[in-house]
Amino acid sequence: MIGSDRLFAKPLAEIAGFRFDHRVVEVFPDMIRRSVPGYETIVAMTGTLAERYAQPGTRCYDLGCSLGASTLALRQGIGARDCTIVAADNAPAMIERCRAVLAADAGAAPVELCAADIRELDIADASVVVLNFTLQFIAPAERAALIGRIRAGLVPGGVLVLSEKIAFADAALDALMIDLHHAFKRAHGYSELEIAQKRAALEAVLIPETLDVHRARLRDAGFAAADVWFQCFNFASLLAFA
Ligand code: GEK
Repeated sequence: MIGSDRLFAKPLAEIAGFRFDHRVVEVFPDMIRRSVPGYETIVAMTGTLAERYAQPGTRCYDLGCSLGASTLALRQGIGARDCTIVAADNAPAMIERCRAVLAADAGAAPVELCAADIRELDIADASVVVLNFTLQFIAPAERAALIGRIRAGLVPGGVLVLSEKIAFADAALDALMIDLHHAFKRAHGYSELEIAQKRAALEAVLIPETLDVHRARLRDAGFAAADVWFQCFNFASLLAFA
């Protein structure tokens, strides 16, 4: 059963770092839809991108798959092509529920669901790699190594879809975008208390970077071209081409 997100609705004496546990799994689709501007568009377009870039005889990766929303979009985009999807997440509660979600889907492409840390996952023969709101949870010092392994695992013509919460170098613009994001959350029914407590829980866990930092890292990893295809306030998605 999927519920509505009230996890931060009551005052909490102490705010622990955000964890992807069973309580989060119960409300996850509602939480991410009401918290991430553009989430539904980005997931749907992940399918459109897979339709264009998935190559027969290769793999498509969904790294940090949560409950498999992007995995299902990939599956739909791939259609009847001979592609295997590798979906990975290191939260056991997410994997458990994702397994049920995938079992209920009639898509053709086989899905290997991995309870794995994506920093250690083998990435090879990939035509499409999706990082939808996952890199932001990896320690910044470890991000270049992961992006490098993704680049090395992509076949010619392959693509990385990288969606992130972003920061802005200009302090006033950064504050404005955070404020607009909070307005989005208020418009989706979150109270000031919920917004403040969730922000505190994510502070040390989700570390956004500027688009310039992302572009430079992708370039340094050997991607031939990379740029933004979607942005709403401080949430953006980039495409990076092998
Ligand atoms: C979607 N992509 O619905 N290894 C594997 N998984 C990880 C790691 C790691 N090192 N770190 C975090 N995760 C999904 C949404 S949610 C985004 C992705 C959000 C996982 C974590 O367990 C969680 O399931 C996911 O990354 C991030 O399209 O909650 O804002």
